[in-house]
Amino acid sequence: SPIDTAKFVAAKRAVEFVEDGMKLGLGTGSTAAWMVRCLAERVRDEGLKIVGVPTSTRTAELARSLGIKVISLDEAKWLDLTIDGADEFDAELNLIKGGGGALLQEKIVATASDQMIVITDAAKEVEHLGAFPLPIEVIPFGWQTTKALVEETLGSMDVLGQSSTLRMNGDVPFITDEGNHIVDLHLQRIGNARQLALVLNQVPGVVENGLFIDICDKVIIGHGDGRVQTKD
Ligand code: DER
Repeated sequence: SPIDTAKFVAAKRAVEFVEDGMKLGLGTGSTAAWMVRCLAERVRDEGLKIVGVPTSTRTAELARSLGIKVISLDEAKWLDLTIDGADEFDAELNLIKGGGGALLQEKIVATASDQMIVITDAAKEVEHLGAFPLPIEVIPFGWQTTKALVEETLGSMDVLGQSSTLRMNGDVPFITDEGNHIVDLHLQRIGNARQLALVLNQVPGVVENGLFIDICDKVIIGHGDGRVQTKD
């Protein structure tokens, strides 16, 4: 399908930036899965020597199944490059991530990298962040109170909407790799993403939010006709 072509060509282009000996952060999501596959092909065909730090158990399993050497972030200590997807990106390359529920490990890994390259299809490019619900990770203890406190805090933020929903996995709450909940914030439009990212993490019980501010260095945009654009 055109959307798969778009994700594939973006992923393939990103993998061209990978050099022998690199320690890589491996993102999560459908676009990142294409990246893992393209990376595994270079390992197999060229003998590329790299190690990968996954941002979710599902990425770890995919990478291992394709012959990529997987290590922990603590073993790697620091990474040369993280390649990951995004749900939205704006002109400043600020992102909303977390559609796949892996935002906590994704943000830790991306921050512990010299460079972050984001791979997307064109639909992710927005003028203002916020149309995509902003995921936050919340510990299970008192999560309903935390959720209510977050909504109250949003009342004084530069956002259009302030409702939130607990992310479900079928008829039970979605549980992250760390055993936490995800609450999605329906903000419609975020006026000041930098300020919102700081304020959200001050609410007791909120572990992390899906706003990636000043973390992404380059966005590679794939198109259904095979074209690839780069923004940095
Ligand atoms: O959960 C995430 O942060 C993913 O990277 C998400 O933002 C992009 O997933 P997709 O490539 O399947 O659209």
